[in-house]
Amino acid sequence: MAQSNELQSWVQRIVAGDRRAIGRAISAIESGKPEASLLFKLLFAEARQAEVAGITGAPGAGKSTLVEKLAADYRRDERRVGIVAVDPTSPFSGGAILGDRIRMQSLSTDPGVYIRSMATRGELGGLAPAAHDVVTVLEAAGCSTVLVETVGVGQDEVEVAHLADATVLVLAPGMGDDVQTFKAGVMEIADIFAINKADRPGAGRVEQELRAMLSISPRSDGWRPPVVQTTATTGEGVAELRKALDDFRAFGENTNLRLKRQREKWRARLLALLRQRLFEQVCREQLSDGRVDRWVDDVIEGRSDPHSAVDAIVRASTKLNTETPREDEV
Ligand SMILES: Nc1nc2c(ncn2[C@@H]2O[C@H](COP(=O)(O)OP(=O)(O)O)[C@@H](O)[C@H]2O)c(=O)[nH]1
Ligand SMILES: [Mg+2]
Repeated sequence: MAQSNELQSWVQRIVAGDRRAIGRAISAIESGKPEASLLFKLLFAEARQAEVAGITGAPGAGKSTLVEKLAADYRRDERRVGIVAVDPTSPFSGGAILGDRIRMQSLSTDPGVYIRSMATRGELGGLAPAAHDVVTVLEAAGCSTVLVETVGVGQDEVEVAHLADATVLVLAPGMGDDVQTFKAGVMEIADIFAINKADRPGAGRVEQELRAMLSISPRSDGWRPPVVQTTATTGEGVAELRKALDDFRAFGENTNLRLKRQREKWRARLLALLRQRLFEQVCREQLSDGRVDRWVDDVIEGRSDPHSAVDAIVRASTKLNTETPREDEV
């Protein structure tokens, strides 16, 4: 079949690290093109698990600068590195001042580095849903390290924790993100803390507060999250951050943590895909042509209530009803 040959040669070019082929594959998968699903299947079979590190934190904390320096560090080991920036303000996604863009050029002209930026949120909310798939493409393309930069806004941090093998939370002094104000959930997903802008006053105080907080709530898995001071602009502390990532990986391999994380990752991915697929099917089938607004009218005018409306929509969905056994058939 000609089409399948084309797909095969596309996959071969991706595996060889052809940037154009990689870019086209990511675009196809992001936009859910019909050929994407078979392509993804072939790529998944080629993908060798990369070390995926999530770099998250408030805008301006220095994530992109750190990612750039970390990538350079991994490149010294001749590793192919993928960078996924899920951050609208990231220099990687073009939202940079000129100085930043020139800085990033050193990476973007390196054939061993593949950089991809993505929209922050998918249509259905949450971390750009395709980010997981992009990681798979980069793994198929031979990246043994993938760095995922995300802006830390609530739920995204938890989602990046599902995507990454290790999550680095980047803090910086003088940004108003006092350790006290962190939500418990954010603290729990960080495997490593980087206190960036260590060249600025206040870094020591952030570290003290953080260590105090960590000492009162030790993790149940036995990992003690290291706290590393970095100055991303000069690269100081980046080697220590890299070592912390290596140590965490070794810890995960020596305990069952890495395996447990893998299971959590694929479980979350399966459920997210299922949620998306079912929602899209029902919307397409039951809510197109302004039909959703008729339901809204019914609720407003008292003919229905939101729960009953959803019950009726689900009941009417032939997709759901023909493809799932009814309760009495189970
Ligand atoms: N003084 C100082 N500035 C930094 C440091 N790291 C990053 N910056 C600057 O902080 C700004 C935001 O950095 P960026 O990496 O874009 O932050 P992001 O929004 O978290 O990705 C840029 O102007 C950087 O040059 C650092 O360690 N020290
Ligand atoms: Mg950024």
